Amino acid sequence: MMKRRSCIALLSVLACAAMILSACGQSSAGGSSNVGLPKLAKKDKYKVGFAQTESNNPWRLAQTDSMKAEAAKRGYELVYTDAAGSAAKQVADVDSMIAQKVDLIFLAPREEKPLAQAVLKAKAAGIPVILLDRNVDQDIAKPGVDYVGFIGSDFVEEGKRAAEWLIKATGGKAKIIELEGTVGSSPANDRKKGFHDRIKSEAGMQILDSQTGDFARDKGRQVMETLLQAHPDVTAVYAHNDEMAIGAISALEAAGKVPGKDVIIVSIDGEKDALQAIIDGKLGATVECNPRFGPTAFDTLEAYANGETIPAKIINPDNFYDISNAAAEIDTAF
Ligand code: GYE
Repeated sequence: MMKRRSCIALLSVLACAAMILSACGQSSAGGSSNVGLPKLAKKDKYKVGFAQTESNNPWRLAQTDSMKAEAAKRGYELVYTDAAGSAAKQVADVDSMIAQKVDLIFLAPREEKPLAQAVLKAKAAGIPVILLDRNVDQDIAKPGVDYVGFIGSDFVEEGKRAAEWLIKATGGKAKIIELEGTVGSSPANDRKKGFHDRIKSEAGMQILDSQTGDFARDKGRQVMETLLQAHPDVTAVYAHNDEMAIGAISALEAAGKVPGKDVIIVSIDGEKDALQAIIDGKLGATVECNPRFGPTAFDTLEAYANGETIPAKIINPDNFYDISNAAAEIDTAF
């Protein structure tokens, strides 16, 4: 009798343990970090949103082409919007995607704070969001909780690589003008950080001035024109993207300086015009920022629908271009 009772007790302990274990198993299969995220049902075809930030440069056009091509390849419907450089419009674009009941939103957030709110709205409406290329404020919205994850480059690393090259190219002695990207955007914040962290220990690397050129060619040219008047002793430019570097090259030439000789320039993106500028001896180097998101973006969507745990960050591999490889790579650049 005693024996049977202890046997029953043991069995119920085991049953309890099995229940606990299977509960643990379920949550990890669904992704322990995916708790609270809107689910994505498995379907053959999806209707997905892609909220682009602007279309004023080759990088953006290459990203949009890659997303559209991949959606077409998989037979998905793509609801595409272009915020034309306005964070407020991009927030409204996300609202309209929510109203159209898309299955998932790919968002390239123009600025970290305003678009973090758009992520929360999509979550509240039960629509999962995958961030592309720029991040949102992590104090407001978190990966695995408010959005599925981020796909893009390591911008701090890009800034660091640009600094490494410039230190070598100038023998560790430069008076630098920094042209920053869009204020409040994650690539501008992080590319600044990576560059500054790396030059900190180099006594000869001096920043004369830093100002935003909003990631745009003409703005870069205008800002460089003004900064040149204040700092005619400049010997180097660090631009957060190629478009601003190309604008700076025009400003330098207009002021009678020889880019590549009087002033050494380094930037980020790896667009075709930048590789041509390297071949022409005007731009020193550019750290690639890969804009071809389509395949990874849609693979991530499908992995999420399959219940896989998506990493907080999926980092795109980036190339590097200088005079040693620009001519060989220009045909495949965007
Ligand atoms: O470098 C720039 C674009 O967010 C990584 O935005 C992207 C940046 C890219 O406008 O050219």
